[in-house]
Amino acid sequence: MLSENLQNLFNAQIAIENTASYEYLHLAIWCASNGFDESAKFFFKQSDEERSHMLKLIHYTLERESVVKAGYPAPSTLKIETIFDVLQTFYDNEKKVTASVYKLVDTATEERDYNAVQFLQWYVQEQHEEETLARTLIEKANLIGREGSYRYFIDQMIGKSGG
Ligand code: OFO
Repeated sequence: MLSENLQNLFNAQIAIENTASYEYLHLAIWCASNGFDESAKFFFKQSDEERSHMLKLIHYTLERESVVKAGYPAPSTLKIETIFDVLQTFYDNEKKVTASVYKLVDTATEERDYNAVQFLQWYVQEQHEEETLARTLIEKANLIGREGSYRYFIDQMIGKSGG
């Protein structure tokens, strides 16, 4: 069984992934409604991926005979006006997820719960990949700029990144 402290942190992380899934759905809908069809596909996929992370955490918490409290994400307060806002939201969110993953790893290590430490390794790697992806998308979008047909080229670039 996970310690009470770790149970709380795993539950907080489950809520964070649920919120990320919900917010990326919001980004996908914004993209689809504003002519960024390739970007919409990317964020629908990201939303599914965050949901799969949430499920992975739920299953692990249950396997450790611990309590899972189902939480609902708060209504989105995202203010998205441009595709640059979309990408910045993605990056900021991934940085937040990474910080909370590190807290989980720190706590599991302090408690010498090596089972949890081992389980969490995929998550550290995943966050490295996601942060790198989000940062790279921002850099490329900035290179494309904000003039002429930039909306088309940024949309294509996001779509090709695969997610
Ligand atoms: Fe699941 O938060 Fe990133 O990928």
